[in-house]
Amino acid sequence: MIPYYYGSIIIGPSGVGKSTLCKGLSQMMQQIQRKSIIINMDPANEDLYEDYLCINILELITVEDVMKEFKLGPNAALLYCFQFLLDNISWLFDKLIKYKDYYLIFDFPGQIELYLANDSIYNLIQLLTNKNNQTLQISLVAVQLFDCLNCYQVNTFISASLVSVTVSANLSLPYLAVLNKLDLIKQYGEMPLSLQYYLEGENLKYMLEVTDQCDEDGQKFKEKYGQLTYQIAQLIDSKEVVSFEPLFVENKKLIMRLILKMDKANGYYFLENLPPIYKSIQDEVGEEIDFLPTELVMELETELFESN
Ligand SMILES: Nc1nc2c(ncn2[C@@H]2O[C@H](COP(=O)(O)OP(=O)(O)O)[C@@H](O)[C@H]2O)c(=O)[nH]1
Ligand SMILES: [Mg+2]
Repeated sequence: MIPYYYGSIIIGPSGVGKSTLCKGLSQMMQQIQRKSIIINMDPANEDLYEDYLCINILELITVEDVMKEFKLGPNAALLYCFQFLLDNISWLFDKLIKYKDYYLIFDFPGQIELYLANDSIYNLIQLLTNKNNQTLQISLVAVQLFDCLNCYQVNTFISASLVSVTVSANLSLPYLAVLNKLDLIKQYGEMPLSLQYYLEGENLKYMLEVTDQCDEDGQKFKEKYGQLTYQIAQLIDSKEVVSFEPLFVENKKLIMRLILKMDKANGYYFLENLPPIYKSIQDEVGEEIDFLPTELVMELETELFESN
């Protein structure tokens, strides 16, 4: 029988916390007696993942070497690396095959162009999830991280929502958007609207209606960019709800919630014969995963705002 794997690809801009989350997921998996392995897919990522089981694309190719050898800039070198990986995908499959029954945590590169203006990542995902692959089969969910700093300005939050809609449409995978580093609210101060509003993302237009955001020159955002932004917000609102999962790496409960959401999205959650520890977590919180419980948001608000 062809071995079947479950996994997540973690995406988002550089510095948003992808590698940290990969490690956090791996630790949590260990706590619930699930085996997992991190696969670094960013040929420019110098993180060593010390103490973590890891397959590293740097063993195959690095952006640095390609830049030197072909005298390319970093972006062109990255594209070269991806094409090389696509041409040599058996390198990755040969490594993965040794980790039967492991959960696969892919740490992906941050450059947004790779997801929007180029088909490298799309092609890679097609190869990874190819149903005709006779070596192994993988069921994936994409998890895109956004910095909670995006919530403080109308334009940045609407951009983040737009990126989320576009990337999710481009990847053709089950998809989750995450608002990460929420612990930083303690430093940034309270957000203009409630945390629940940003997480549920049900009515982007509302944000524009109530904002008093001004430019550096004192001009009101609403007057200067209101029309265009309103149209964009309306378009997103009409498409689908862009909701975000709350997260910060220190909060184990939120990491567990994310794991269950990922499992529901890629199908692991519905397997028979799951380990007893996992079954008991399912019984305890499984139903809450499909929505954002008000108590959870209130608990978070207390934790994040009251220590200000
Ligand atoms: N405050 C805070 N910092 C975080 C969190 N997650 C990651 N970081 C920090 O953000 C920086 C970038 O994280 P990293 O995982 O390397 O980001 P990547 O470039 O997306 O892989 C590091 O200094 C991390 O310690 C978080 O949840 N909260
Ligand atoms: Mg990283």
